[in-house]
Amino acid sequence: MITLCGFAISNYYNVVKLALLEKNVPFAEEYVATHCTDEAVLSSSPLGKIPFIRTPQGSMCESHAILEYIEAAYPTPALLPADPFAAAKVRELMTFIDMHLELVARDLYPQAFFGGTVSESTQARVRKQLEKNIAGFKRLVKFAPYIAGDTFTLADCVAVNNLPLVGMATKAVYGEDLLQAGGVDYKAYVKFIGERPTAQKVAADRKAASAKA
Ligand SMILES: N[C@@H](CCC(=O)N[C@@H](CS)C(=O)NCC(=O)O)C(=O)O
Repeated sequence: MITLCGFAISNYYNVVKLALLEKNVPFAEEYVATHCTDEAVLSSSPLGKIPFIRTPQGSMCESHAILEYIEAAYPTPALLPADPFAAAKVRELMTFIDMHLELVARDLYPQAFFGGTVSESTQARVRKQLEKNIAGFKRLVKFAPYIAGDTFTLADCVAVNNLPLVGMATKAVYGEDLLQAGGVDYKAYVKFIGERPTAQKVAADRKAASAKA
């Protein structure tokens, strides 16, 4: 059985959790904090990042690698199209969201979510980069009604757990949600995906974990 390690507040953890739930893969959850320097954690996740998984064959970190493993090991229901081009387009969105939206907005989190401050120069740099990247994202995203087209895919697992964070972080720091300002109507989409029982389970667990934190 797979054990998903990390915690339910993490967006990356919840991306993997949503995929496991959607695919009906049996899994256990194990709380592991970030910045852990225990050998047992570093041997599974060398940078101490979460999530990572333990499997009977060994452990693995990096959410995209984990998603690919789950998809290959448990092919049905499929969360990647069979057509190679369509599958690569789903992966394109996954990478774009993580690399060009979430990772850029992440520099705002200390101020947006953790009571810290982010320098004005960082705020300006992040804003410029995000505005450019959001305009690019708008060209890729489908919302038809799923993020990559007419089928729920791994890209939806990534999008629904990351777009709200980008929106909230930019709203908190700039007073305006840069995704919405850039014409990306992700709120209706998140509400739509949020109707899925799997997404509701992820959200409820995240809420319970946030209340405890
Ligand atoms: N590229 C990694 C990113 C994972 C990540 O950054 N997770 C955060 C929690 S949401 C973390 O572990 N942060 C602690 C750190 O960066 O040291 C993935 O896709 O799994």
